[in-house]
Amino acid sequence: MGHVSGNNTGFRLCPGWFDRQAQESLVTLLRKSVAAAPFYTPTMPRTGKPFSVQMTNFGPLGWVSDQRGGYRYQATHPETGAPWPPIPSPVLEVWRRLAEYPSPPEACLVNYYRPTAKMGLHQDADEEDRAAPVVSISLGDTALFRLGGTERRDPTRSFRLSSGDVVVLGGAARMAFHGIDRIYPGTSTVLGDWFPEGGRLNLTLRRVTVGR
Ligand code: MD3
Ligand code: FE
Repeated sequence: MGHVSGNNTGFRLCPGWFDRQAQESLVTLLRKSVAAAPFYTPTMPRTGKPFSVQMTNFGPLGWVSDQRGGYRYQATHPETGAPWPPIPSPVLEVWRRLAEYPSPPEACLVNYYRPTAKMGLHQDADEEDRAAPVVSISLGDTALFRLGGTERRDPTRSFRLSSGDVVVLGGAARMAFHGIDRIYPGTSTVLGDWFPEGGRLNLTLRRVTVGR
């Protein structure tokens, strides 16, 4: 478990948090939950340009984006209208062990990256509770992750995130710019039964409202 100080205070990478067997059982569990809340393609506020990443959520609140409503959290799936499924227990367990935060997460955003997908440099600023960390779980193909500072112009560092890795973003890193520059195709087989083309799943656990 590495710690990066200075510009990236509060960034903690836990490589191999889930071993292969734990990754496989987690993928099986996620596949069942995603059957109840299918992946959809969000669109950008105003322009309506589709994201290259597909998304769904678990938990009482989910992060969504579309042309008319912009970025927001809501309790229901934008296409099915159903409440999001619960956050799976092994995922909540990661929060309990690593978040060092008393309230449970309210949102688990699930991102699926096809091998050509990426996510531009951005801040996660739609949560009211900025004291809570964001906890991220990576499954499937390795990704090149970029982490900057709290200003867009700040210098950035790049890290590879591999299947089974967990990242905790707290403190100053909570409001750092970050993104996914690329996926390395064919670097994991763990999603193979679900996604024949491979790709990557990322789960981010977030506290949205200030806790009660
Ligand atoms: C740094 N997801 O969903 S996870 C996102 O791999 C998002 O899918 C990326 O950025 C992914 O918003 C990166 C690691 C991560 C998550 C949240 C952060 C890094 C972060 C919040 C603040 C700073
Ligand atoms: Fe983000």
